[in-house]
Amino acid sequence: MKIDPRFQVESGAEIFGGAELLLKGCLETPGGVALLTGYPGSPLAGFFDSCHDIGPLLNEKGVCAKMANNEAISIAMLNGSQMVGVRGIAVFKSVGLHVASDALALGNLAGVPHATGGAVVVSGDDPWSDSTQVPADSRFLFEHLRVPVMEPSNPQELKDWVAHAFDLSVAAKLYVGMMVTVALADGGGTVQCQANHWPSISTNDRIAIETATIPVEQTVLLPPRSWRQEMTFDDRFKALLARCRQLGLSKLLYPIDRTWRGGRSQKCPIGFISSGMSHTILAHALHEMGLLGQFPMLKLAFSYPLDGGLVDELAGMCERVVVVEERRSFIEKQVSEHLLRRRQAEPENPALRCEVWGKIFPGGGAGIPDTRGLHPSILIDLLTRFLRDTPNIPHELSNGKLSEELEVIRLAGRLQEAVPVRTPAYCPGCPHRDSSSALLEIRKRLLDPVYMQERHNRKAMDLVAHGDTGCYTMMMFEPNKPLMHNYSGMGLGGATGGGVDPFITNKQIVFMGDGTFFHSGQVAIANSINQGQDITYIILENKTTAMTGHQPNPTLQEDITGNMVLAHDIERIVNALIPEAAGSLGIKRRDGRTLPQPRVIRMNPASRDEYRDTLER
Ligand SMILES: Cc1ncc(C[n+]2csc(CCOP(=O)(O)OP(=O)(O)O)c2C)c(N)n1
Ligand code: SF4
Repeated sequence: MKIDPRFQVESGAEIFGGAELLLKGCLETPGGVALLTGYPGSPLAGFFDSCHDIGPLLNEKGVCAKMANNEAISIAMLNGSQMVGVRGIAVFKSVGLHVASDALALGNLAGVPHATGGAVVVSGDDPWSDSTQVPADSRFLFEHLRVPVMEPSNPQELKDWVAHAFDLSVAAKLYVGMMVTVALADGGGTVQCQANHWPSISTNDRIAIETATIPVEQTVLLPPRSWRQEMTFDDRFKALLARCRQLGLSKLLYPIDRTWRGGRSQKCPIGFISSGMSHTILAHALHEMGLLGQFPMLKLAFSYPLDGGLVDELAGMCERVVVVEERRSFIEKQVSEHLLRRRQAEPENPALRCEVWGKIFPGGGAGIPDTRGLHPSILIDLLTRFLRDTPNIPHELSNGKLSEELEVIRLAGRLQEAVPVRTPAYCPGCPHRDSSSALLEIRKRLLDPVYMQERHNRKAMDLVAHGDTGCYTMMMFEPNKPLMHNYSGMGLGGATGGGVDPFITNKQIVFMGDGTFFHSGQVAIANSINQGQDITYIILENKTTAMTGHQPNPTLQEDITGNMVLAHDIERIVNALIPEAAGSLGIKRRDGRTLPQPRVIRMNPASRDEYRDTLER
């Protein structure tokens, strides 16, 4: 197989997509990254496609690239990798971080014991909630787990900060979280490349663990060890910020020396704090407004923990600070709390007298939006208002160009080009089409009292359908809308059915893709069987993780880098979940019916009549 040559470029400029940059960043990390894992999801699913594109190279160099069955497993793998002091990275989408949280809390609490190790966790965030089931802001969950959050703001940083993240992980003995938002992940760009490095402990060169050397007080965390270990966080966070300073990752841009604009005032009327893509969007907006370089800007590499020293420096330069961040107040809260404490400690210090604005503007007006995302036009509009309400802004900075920009935004907003609405739909020939249309027909029949009386000798029945995660989630759109009545997240459609089953007389169905089955869905099936729920699971085995770009799944004999693996057989797994002769036990449900014997049937939806009639029975 041909290896994508861009990943072997070791100097000069090359173009990469966002997820590709993460992989190139891993390759360029000094000492090499030995474990690449995670689970696909937008906007970073391409990470695994790139692993596939350079599979033979990774295999040759002994890099273990494994798509885990789910995100929690990928983090547990990361925890395992720290036993031998190799660098490991896990990549997934924001909701994957929810799934991964338990293992991550413990791994991070235990920390990074080896100087040759390091653990980096990358969450792909969709602040606009355009392609993710819940609007994302991974910063809050990372903070809850005490995982520092690094936010690259451009393609070069996205690549280069992978190596820094590993460096910081070792320096602070913490797992380092990296949040990459859609604009950067789906974008990418031209970057300067560096040499690739390969791990010395690898799948080619394994080592033997001496179990007597394992620091179990630190790796087996249960009380009282857990709270003792928690007490190390303060020092670890200090070490992180100190190393971040050494590396110069956070930057105070356009600082004022002694006075602003050649003695116009002691302090600058406004300064800005931001991180990640919010910084890039802010810089873009200020550039359009002709103001870039006029006001100090603190660009934070970490949105958590806050580098209070840098905030003090900025506060000493400015009358007002505006925190620009997508979604809810996160940095702003930390900045406000930090300055409040500093002012309490030094009430007379004029350098700490600085207003903090962000989600609310002076006079109580709405500030930077806390739902959906940002783009430069939103900021230009808001900042123009803010500038005009700020004392001491010279006329030449608050007028002219700003009015022009506002006019452009106003005119652009008036454009009313009718774009035809296109409903997402299955590809032509998709097997999910057959399943959907057969189930629509069954549903119609079950609702027909005459048909039901004649055919099944019972009353009409409304079919309840629980949704799950994959291409078949497109059942939420016409004409398949009646086949999806709720959605609880990946692998959880069946359990949702389990929650309503004890209270209803309806029949229930759950659509579940094979990827979702292996992610977590099979647990719900086991639960349903155990509890005697009246649910028909329709497992859509298309032998791929289609929705995220056709990554392999455990039904295949090849993994992401082309290694042979033991393929699973879903039919055998589900059969094994069914206790022998369960139905003959005569266990009665509350409605008086006897538990039926669960059955597993393999069918091809293309044999439409047989498929429909069997399901209907
Ligand atoms: C917790 C979580 N992890 C990952 C995803 C991303 N995701 C969306 S659809 C999908 C593919 C599911 O594959 P499968 O169940 O086989 O369905 P197919 O798309 O092949 O029909 C994935 C991984 C998600 N939405 N939620
Ligand atoms: S990519 Fe999705 S919609 Fe297209 S054929 Fe595959 S499963 Fe169906």
